[in-house]
Amino acid sequence: MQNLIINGTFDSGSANWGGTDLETSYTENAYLGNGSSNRVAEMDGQSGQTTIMEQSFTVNNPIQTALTLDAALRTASLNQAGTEGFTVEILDAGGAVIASMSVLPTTNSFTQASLNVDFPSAGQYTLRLTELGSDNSLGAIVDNISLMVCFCNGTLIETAEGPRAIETLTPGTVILTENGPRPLRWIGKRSVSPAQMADNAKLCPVRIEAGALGPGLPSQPLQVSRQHRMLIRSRVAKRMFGQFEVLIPAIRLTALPGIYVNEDRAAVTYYHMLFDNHEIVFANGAPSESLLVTEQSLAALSPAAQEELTLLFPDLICGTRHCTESARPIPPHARQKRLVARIGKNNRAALDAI
Ligand SMILES: [Ca+2]
Ligand SMILES: [Ca+2]
Ligand SMILES: [Ca+2]
Repeated sequence: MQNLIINGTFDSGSANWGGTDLETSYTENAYLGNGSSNRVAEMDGQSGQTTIMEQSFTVNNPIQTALTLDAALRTASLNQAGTEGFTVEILDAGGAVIASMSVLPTTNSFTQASLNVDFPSAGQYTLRLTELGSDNSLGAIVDNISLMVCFCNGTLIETAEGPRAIETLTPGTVILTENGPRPLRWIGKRSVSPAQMADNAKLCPVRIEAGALGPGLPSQPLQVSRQHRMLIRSRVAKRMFGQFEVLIPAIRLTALPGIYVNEDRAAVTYYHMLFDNHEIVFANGAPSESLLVTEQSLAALSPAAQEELTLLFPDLICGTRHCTESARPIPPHARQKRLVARIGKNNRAALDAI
């Protein structure tokens, strides 16, 4: 996780903030009379000047996240509750407002406000807070301005509405599969802590660097669990299995350049997307499989996820439906190794142009 807002705590006064008539050098106690030496900002500097606080930041990929902040009303402003406050706006590089809210605190203790922000593309954006209410040097107090993004979760999945961060997908979201738009039936996740990885190295993710599968694929580094299967397209596969395209677990691909087990032991969350059929979806542009319900894949889920799936999709779990129909052939282990070794030896892309 990373906070895109620097010095949103005002521990460093006005550092990293721009705008006009900033008031960031006082403590909570100065405004709220609570004895706290925590530094805060007041959204009303001098009488006659409208306070504006701004900070620009860079977003690396389209992502849905939320801006959060703590706001209170200065004790001396309590008689103006509901009018003193500020607006919060997120502007794109062209100055268009992509998200906004008004914050009008009513008490002299902090409450958290939250604004959902859907960044449509990578680029530079600006957060702007503008004073509301009488311009009288009394106003709302703000602190802990935060815009968290998580790079480990930030895998982008192609949906009917364009690429979306996997952690924002919910059952019903229409995903763009190789077969066209398909509604997601279920999405499960399993978070793995650094301590769990230290105990069991098999929980470490496989990292696929940008371009490691083929030109521009994936479009940015992709982290998946070891057994997560990626689509491979190769003449070698055609020769070995009679088909250009097969599914190979990520761990087998670590024999190729730019694909390796990431032993940084940073916390990671694995997602499992379930559709009516086994589908090929696009993760950071790279074709990879949805959850194929087998005894082995079920066992890899958390007990709670297993129980949920069994309740929601009894047909699927009992094996009375298509649970053994995979979207592509899955070669036996020894032949997976052989395939990847030959692709590496021939210096071909794992996703070759056929
Ligand atoms: Ca603070
Ligand atoms: Ca003012
Ligand atoms: Ca005011």
